[in-house]
This record gives sequence, C-alpha cells and structure tokens, in this order.
Amino acid sequence: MTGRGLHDRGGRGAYNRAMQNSDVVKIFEELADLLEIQGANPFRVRAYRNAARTIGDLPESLAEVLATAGRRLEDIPGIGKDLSDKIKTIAETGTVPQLEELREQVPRGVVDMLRIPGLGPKKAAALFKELSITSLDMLKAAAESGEVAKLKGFGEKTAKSILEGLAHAQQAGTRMYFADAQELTEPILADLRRLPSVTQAEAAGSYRRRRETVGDLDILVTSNDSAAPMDLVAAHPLVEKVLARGDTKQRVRLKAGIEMDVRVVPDESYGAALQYFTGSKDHNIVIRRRAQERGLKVNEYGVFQGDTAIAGRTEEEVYRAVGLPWIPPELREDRGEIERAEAGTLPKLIELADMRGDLHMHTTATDGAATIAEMIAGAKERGLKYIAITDHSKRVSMANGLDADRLRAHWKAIDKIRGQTTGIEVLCGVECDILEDATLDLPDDVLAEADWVIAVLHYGLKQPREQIMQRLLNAIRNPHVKAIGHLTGRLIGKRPGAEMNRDEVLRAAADHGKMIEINAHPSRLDIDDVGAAAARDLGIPIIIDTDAHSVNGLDVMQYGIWQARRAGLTADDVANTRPWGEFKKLLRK
Ligand code: DGT
Ligand code: CA
Ligand code: CA
Repeated sequence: MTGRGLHDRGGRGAYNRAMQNSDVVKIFEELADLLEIQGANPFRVRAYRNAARTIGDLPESLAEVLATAGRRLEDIPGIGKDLSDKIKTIAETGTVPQLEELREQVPRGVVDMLRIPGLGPKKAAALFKELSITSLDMLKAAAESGEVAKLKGFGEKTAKSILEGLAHAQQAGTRMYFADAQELTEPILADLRRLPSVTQAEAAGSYRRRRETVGDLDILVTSNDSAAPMDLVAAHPLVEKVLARGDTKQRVRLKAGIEMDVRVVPDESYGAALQYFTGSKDHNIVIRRRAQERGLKVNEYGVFQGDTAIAGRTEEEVYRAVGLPWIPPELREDRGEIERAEAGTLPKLIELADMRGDLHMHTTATDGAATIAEMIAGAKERGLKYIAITDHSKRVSMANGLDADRLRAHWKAIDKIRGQTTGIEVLCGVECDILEDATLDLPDDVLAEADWVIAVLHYGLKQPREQIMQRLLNAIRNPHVKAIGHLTGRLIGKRPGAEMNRDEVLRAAADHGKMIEINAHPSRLDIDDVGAAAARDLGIPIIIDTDAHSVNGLDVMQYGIWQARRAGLTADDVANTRPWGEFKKLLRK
C-alpha cells in the first residue's frame, strides 16, 4: 500500500514555503514508481515507498518543523540524514534533482499506466520501450488495435483487462482523498478565522459530510467585510489562481489541483447557508419539500414565510423549522436519515473517544517501521486498552511476510514484551492471506496458536466472482479466523475491489460469528459505509482498525470513525469500543 496521494499534481517547483507533507509523499512515490519502471534495485524502491508512508503518517507539518528554530527533521522518528536532506531540497525547490532526471527518461504517461489495475512497472516499461507508448490515450488506441495483445507477455486477456482498467484510471485523479483535502482545508480555515472581520469559517459540501473523496471544496465564511476573506484566499500560499470572483463568492484553484468555492454570508444566514451547501443534493431536496409542505421556502439565506425570515442563524433553527431535529452531516445522503429524524430514532453516532482497541497493525517483523515495543507504547499513549499485532503471512513476500517458523518466533517476542507490559492487553495475531486457491497462507495448527487471526485478500483480486466467493467463504468457515480485514481489497480511486456477492459473504460471516473490519486507512475505508450498515443490520460485530505501519499510523483511526458514522453506527455496533473483558468474551464465541 502506498501513501495517500491520489490527486495528480504534475506541477513542478511551485511549493516551497507552502510545502505540504502530501507533496513530499507524492515525490517519493513517484521516485519509487519511476525507479521501478526502470527496473532499479527493489530495495531502493522499497526505501522510497517506506519513506512515503512514514511521512504520510506524520501528524506534524514538515514545513513547520523546518521553519521552527531549534527543531530538526532528524529528530522525527523514521527520518534519517538522507531523507532529511531530500525533504529540505523539496522545501527549497519543490523537487529533487533525481526526480527531474528520471522524469526526463520516463514520460508522465508511463507512470500514469501504473494506476491501471494489474498493470505493473514491468508491463508499463515494456509498453513504453517496445511500442513507444507514452500516454493513456496511446495505450487505449494500441489496446483497441490489437497491438498490445501481440506484445510478448501480454495476450488478448491482458489487453482486454487494460481497456477495462483504463476507464477506471482516467476517472481516478479527478477527486481527492478526504485526508489530502484536510491538509489544504484546515490551514485555510485557520487563516480565515484569524481575520478580525471573520466570525465563523467552516467547510461545507462533501468535505463536511466526510465523504471518502471530495470533488471540490466549499468554504463558508461570515464576515462584515466580504472582501477581506476573499482577498486572503486569493493571496493564500496554497492557492494557484482565482477563477472567478463576485461580491460575495469566488472560485479558486489550489496548487494541489483541486478547486475551492468560497462564499461570504451574513451571520443571520450562516446556518441556512451551511445547511444548503453541506448537501447532499438529495438530502436537501427532501428538506425543501418539507418546507413547501409547511408553506415555507428554504434557501441559502434562510427559511422564509412569505418575505419574513423565520430561521437561518443556525442549522438547528433550519431543521426545526421543517419539523426535524438537527441531523449530523455524515448522515445527510437521503438514506433514511430524515425518516429517522422525524421518528426521533437518529442513532447516537460513534466517536473516536469510544475506541478501546485496535486489532490490525504491523511491526518491523514485516513491513512496519516501528518495533513491537514502540507500537505498544504508541497504542497506550493513544488510550487504547488492547491491541493485536498482526504482521503479514508469507505470501506477501514484498513485505517480508512471515512463515510458520518466523511467525512463532515473532509471537514469542511479543509474548515476552507483553509479560513486562501493564495497562494494555497485547494479542499475538497475524494478518493471514487468503490465497488464490482459496486456502489460507498458514496451516491450521499454526493459526490455532494465535490469539487473533484477521484474514484478508491481497492477491488475485481480479479473479472471477465465484473464486473470490470461494476464498472468502473458506476463510469465514475456518474456526481460527476471527475477522475479515479490508473485505474488497479496493484502493480508492486506484484499484476497484474484488467482485463478490457481498450480502452472501456477510450472511456467512453472521452465521459463523466472524467480525468485519472497517479498515481506517484513508485509501482503503473498506468495508465501505453501505456495507458496514448492512453488516450491522445482520448483527455482525464490526471492528475499526488502523492497519498501522508506524506509530503515527495509529492516528488514522479517525477516518474509520467517520466512515462508521456515515454508516450510522453507534459505539455499541463496534466491537472494539468494548472494554477488554467484554471483547475477550466475543473472542471465545
Ligand atoms: P463533491 O464536491 O462532488 O464532492 O460533492 P458536494 O456535495 O460537495 O457537491 P458540490 O460541491 O457540487 O455542492 C456542495 C453542496 O451545495 C451540495 O451538496 C448541495 C449544494 N448545492 C450545490 N448546487 C446546488 C443546486 O444547484 N441546488 C441545490 N439545492 N443545492 C446545491
Ligand atoms: Ca464540493
Ligand atoms: Ca462546490
């Protein structure tokens, strides 16, 4: 798994002081991609991928560390001298010389090919070298004309799957991960809130609804001087250019490629505007209809009876005017939330503070950046009461996956450390691959020794639906498997998940008492919101896990919480909100 980068910037040298951590992540990922296409030493490639992940997990801003006297990049765990030098170069110049050299040798379009599911660096290199293909358009033409199928190592089947994947790749990159959008939105909001004339500043739209990805950003500001906030945004270091500007609204493009609407409204309209621009469109259609039924009109300025505004300062007022309690933004998709609000049965949505455990994380035994002891300490610091260490099984050779012997030795090491640890339960676990032939990657006698087995698909995601079902059902029937992790294997915007009959999988999980994970990583969020709601309806205990590969990786829990909230889950619906004593009982079931 790579970092969070989804949005394709392509821009060069424009960052400097406004450098975002995600800029650095993208540069290291691109370096890794380019080196891999060139057939470079796999260890070098992995070093850059690990660096990207370490930086993607950092809570603090690298630019800020650099700008702060007495602070050094090298003091951040996981950042050595070499990496620190590269980051400084990026801060100063927006790039590193090595990247520019590689870009000269490998066209951008060849790197874009890696976004096509099933098309790895070797195939991308072959398409470039043998057929001189340098763009996705050229690839499409060559696949359609049969040229690709004729290439050694390709064939009809590959050419067909490239064509299917192309549609997906071209669509990807037009939306941005919520987590990346957060890095842009929060600093701009903070700067707006510092303006003397600004009383409130908030992000609306899909961002406020905490969607997995956002198409554009919608910022709402209340100010007695509408020019000041718009001037601030126009001159903001994260902003590339103003696309349009009126008296109270403007649209800008950020350097990161995404666009942002800024609207300035008077205080008395703030609630109405926030409600209107938060959406979703479908949700608002129902709200408008309810207003009409009551002889009212609702728009972004307020709720009106004739010409008189009867509500608008707060969202609560707006909802009350149409006979409803306030509805959390994550639920506003017209998926039954309005009926529930009407009936007074809106769920009390889960919060980050409810979490007690985390059942999916890695250490240096496989592809993690932190030791067992460091992960335990990090989990304790975050208030967790129990965790499972779940390093990879051997099939994941790229990540140094564990065979039975190494796994047993690893468990021994965990056991020793937990014997000296208080205040947190530590489970000897494993993230066991469900192999392409539907068997598990470790024999039953080994799995039987584990405290916790989370089974996952990593490979063969494009197998036919029947085979995927066979694999998942076999894993679910295995008595040692406790949970299924990142059910579909999707990477949002990059790779679709495996095809399956999800209802049948969930019914089997319910029948066999298995848990289903919401993987909290912003690029996974798998199982998705609709799936999580379906699992909850079947009584399946849901777990929310970070899949952390470093101590800071434990902080992605919040994204999983938002996904759970979008699914309408309460703390009760999520098994790892329970105290350890209760969770332990679930394990025995
Ligand atoms: P996105 O940007 O594609 O991730 O999704 P949203 O939901 O942020 O959509 P966006 O940015 O087009 O609009 C933000 C909200 O503003 C949307 O959820 C509802 C509201 N809105 C936008 N255009 C209209 C419209 O023409 N009529 C109504 N009623 N509401 C609109
Ligand atoms: Ca939007
Ligand atoms: Ca918008």
